[in-house]
Amino acid sequence: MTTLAQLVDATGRPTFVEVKARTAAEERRRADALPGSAGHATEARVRTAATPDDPSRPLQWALDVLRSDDLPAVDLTGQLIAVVDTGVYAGHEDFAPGQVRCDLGTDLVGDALDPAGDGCTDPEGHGTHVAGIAAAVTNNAKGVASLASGAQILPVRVLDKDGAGTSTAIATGIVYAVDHGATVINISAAGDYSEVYDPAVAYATQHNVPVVVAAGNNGTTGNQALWPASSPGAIAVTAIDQNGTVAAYSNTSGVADIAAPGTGIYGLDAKTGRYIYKSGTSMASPEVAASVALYRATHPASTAVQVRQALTATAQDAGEPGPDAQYGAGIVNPYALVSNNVPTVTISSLKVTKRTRITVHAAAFKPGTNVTVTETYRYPRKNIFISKTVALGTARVSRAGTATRLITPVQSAKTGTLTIRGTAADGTKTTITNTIKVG
Ligand SMILES: [Ca+2]
Ligand SMILES: [Ca+2]
Repeated sequence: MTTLAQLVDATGRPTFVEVKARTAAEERRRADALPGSAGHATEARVRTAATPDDPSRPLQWALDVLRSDDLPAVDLTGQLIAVVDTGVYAGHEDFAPGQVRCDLGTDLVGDALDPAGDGCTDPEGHGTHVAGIAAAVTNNAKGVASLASGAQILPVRVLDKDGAGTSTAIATGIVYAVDHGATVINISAAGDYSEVYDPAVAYATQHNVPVVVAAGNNGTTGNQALWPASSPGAIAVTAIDQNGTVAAYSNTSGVADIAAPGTGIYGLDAKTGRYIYKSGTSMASPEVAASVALYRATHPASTAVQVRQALTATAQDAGEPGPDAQYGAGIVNPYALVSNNVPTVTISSLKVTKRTRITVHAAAFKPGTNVTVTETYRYPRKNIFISKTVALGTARVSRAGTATRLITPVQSAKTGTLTIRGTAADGTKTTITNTIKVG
């Protein structure tokens, strides 16, 4: 908080001078005591009051939830969002010329509907809608606004004119996107398990390219875990509706990492060149991919693990307290991702054996308080997911903000999530999760 003295000269002309002291009260006293002082003032933040001029912005309830109009200007020119989908119609009026990188894109369907083979045709329309949700041009007096306007799109066509495709095309598409410079990958598709997904997602994660995946729309039809959302390392996204409730269609099998708006999303229509409403976890996923692009643009050195941590640490908790199967960590919060100092935690070892002492370096937690440590294991077994949460006790946060705890992980699982909950330095409840491997 900056204190100002308001000084008025003999002609009545006001000037404002910053006053610094050890306390705010002392600053105010000094400001009042300066010669010519008409009193003190406290500085307030201000920003342009313009809302974007995109005519359909009022229809985009999702952007209200995500506070897109409040986001600071972020330079997204270095961000390349891979849309592994039905292709992207690059000629839509709400993409900037060259924004959809047809020069880098590809077609992995091979059905002769993309003769140029560059992914820049979209007979189904799904991929164009998804790409527009992430990065349609904001403030161009056309159509809609988006979270990551200014980011580039890498079109990777893996699904045909009916929106159908194979696990092999998707896995190959993930690898292609990594090899062609994607900074984040969005996959708004879901299906049964295949062995091809895990190595492809692992390849992306190792190259620090987060893979954001729709959790799937089978919430009312079996609700079994779907892939690639269930692959370790994938960021699985469930969908909420305008009431902030997880949609009935949204998969809630326990794979969810985070939630985002997905019902009644107004966006680009490849078939007419105009605009259309669509619903699904497909529409929620690109909101998270766009949030990742914003985070990566403002935190260029961040690793894929840190991106996941930042997403879950800033998510707005919803539903039952703490992480849950409906919302994962909560509703994605791009505003907090780019405007707050995201709490981070590093754990001494992410690969733990039978009995391991972990050290939690959590500057975000308040010294002297206790943090609780729990461990959640999900094990994928074909289409069944087994999830188990174990309390591992508490640890006291030292003056340096470090907590140490001996943990005994569940031996039957290969991967899990370690969750640390505590009170942040500013008094708010903070939850940080980290993926661990047992071996
Ligand atoms: Ca627009
Ligand atoms: Ca919750």
